[in-house]
Amino acid sequence: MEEMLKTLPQHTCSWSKGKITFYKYQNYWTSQQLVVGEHLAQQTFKAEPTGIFLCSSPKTGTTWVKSLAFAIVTRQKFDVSTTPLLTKNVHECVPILERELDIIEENHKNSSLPLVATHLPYPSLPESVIASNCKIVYVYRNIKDVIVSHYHFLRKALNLTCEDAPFEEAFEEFCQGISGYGPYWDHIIGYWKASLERPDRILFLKYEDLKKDPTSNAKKLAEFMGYPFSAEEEKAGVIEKITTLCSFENMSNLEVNKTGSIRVGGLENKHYFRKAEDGDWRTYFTNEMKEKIDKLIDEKLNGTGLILK
Ligand code: PAP
Repeated sequence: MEEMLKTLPQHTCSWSKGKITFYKYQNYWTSQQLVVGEHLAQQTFKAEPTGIFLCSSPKTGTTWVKSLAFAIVTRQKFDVSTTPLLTKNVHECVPILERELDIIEENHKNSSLPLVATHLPYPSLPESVIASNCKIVYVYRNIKDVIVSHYHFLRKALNLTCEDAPFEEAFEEFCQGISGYGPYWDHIIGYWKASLERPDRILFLKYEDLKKDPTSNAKKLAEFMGYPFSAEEEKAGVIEKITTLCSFENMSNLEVNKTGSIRVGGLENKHYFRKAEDGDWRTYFTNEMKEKIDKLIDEKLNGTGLILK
């Protein structure tokens, strides 16, 4: 593994004061630790046909979709007053493919939870995920808010102030495709192409749509995963109870998410909750930046019908 790592292209982000080095593995940039986890998953992971994969590029709505999916899938076992989401950060509830193979295998063995989360690009998913015909949920988000969210998440995780870490430099690197599992547009296009071939197996959700209408999107998610809400549940307001439980306002104010930290990776839970605003990019982008990224994304997504602006 060490020999393989040495052969990969590397990039140390100037804006991070040398604290972040990305490795380019199978056309995407990520950390050394995650390359190792990804490689292991590709070599050893055996997907079950009942598995449901929650896939995303970082900072696009992963925490939110994981919370909704977990609350939906486990609602016979827990209600909104007993759910583990109240006492554990959701990243401890839904295991991550490139980090927690042992927990995923245990969950499958006990049939306790079909959910698996991953940031891996579609072409890098273990072959068994595609071969087993698992269901895949893919969430994506307007690129400008992703750039801002990605910058602040890494900056805070590294204890850098905004003065220490120039946003303009982070922006330029993102535009060059250098970001967690970047290029961001290629990540989306990979899943989008796959969804054309397997429309019944891949559900696309957009962060901004979820914000506009959480109820219909939660309903769509539940149906797609094979856990539809019954007419009685709808009448009893179960969908709204779940969307309220998983809302940013509720989740970000839970004690565990204000003070706890994640078992794997040790990151503080509060870093997963920042502003959750649609359009926060306006605070950070100059006109030139806006024009540059809009032009870039128009070129990259031309013909897909996907809107990331
Ligand atoms: P991850 O890929 O590292 O898990 P992810 O959850 O995808 O991160 O993205 C974090 C973003 O989602 C943050 O956005 P912001 O930086 O623009 O504020 C975070 O605030 C937002 N977020 C987290 N939980 C929720 C939620 N329940 N509802 C809406 N947005 C959320």
